[in-house]
Amino acid sequence: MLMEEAVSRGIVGSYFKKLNDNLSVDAAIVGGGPSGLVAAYYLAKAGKKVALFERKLAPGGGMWGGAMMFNQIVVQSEALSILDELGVKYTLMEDGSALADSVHATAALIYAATSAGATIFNCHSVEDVAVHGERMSGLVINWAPVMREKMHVDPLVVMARATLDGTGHDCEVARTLVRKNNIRLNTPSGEVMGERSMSASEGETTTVENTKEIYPGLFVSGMASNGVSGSFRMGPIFGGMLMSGKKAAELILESLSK
Ligand code: 48F
Repeated sequence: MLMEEAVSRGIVGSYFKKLNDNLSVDAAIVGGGPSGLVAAYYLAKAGKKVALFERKLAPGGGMWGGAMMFNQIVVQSEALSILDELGVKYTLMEDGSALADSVHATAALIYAATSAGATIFNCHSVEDVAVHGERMSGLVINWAPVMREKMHVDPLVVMARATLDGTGHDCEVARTLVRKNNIRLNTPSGEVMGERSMSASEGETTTVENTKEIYPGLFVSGMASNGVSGSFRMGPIFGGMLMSGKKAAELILESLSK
């Protein structure tokens, strides 16, 4: 067999095995931002089958760019143990917060999640959800370029015992679930309330508090948790995102054990 054919056979065969192995998972994560990646790491570390779907070519969400493309991030002291566990290098500021290179930190999160056993499907967009009875049961996925080009191509479905909406500011999964199914969420208004403006300290606290199961089978993390509950944004501070991802993994593990 010529090299060209062997390469193509290797890629096609192993890719479809990977997809086939992940058509039914313990936990499906939508969005490869910091909270989704941290959740993927802790869930995979606990031995669960985890698939993460990210519409962009590179997972990492809003963490690569630091603040206004100054590629440094700040992580509060409460979240330093997560940085240590995931192998992120940092220096300390006077108040005990960490400063890290955003490219190094984002790459470390991706490496930690995949090394722990999570499978990342990049260039995959989640366009809808599957619902059975009063429970969210899976994700409707399509190629991101198909969605971008608005091509009329039907999707595939991945079944999941638990799903995490880690889609950031847009809270896309929660929005789709509410828009199409006439249901109420476990948020103060029962709906997706939309995030408020910048209030860093409060936003950091509430992003962890708002990390919860908002509908049977659907959890939220990161900015999506503040987005659904009408809380504040916080800018280039990432401790809340990391702690939210860890909390989401713990809640999902508890729910999977029932
Ligand atoms: O926004 P994002 O980084 O998520 P996060 O974990 O972190 C937020 C911070 O980056 C930052 C912040 C920190 O203080 O406020 O914004 O909440 O990443 C969300 C990811 O989800 C992907 C999107 O491309 C991004 O990489 N995403 C969004 N919708 C979909 C999606 C979708 N429908 N299907 C697949 N991926």
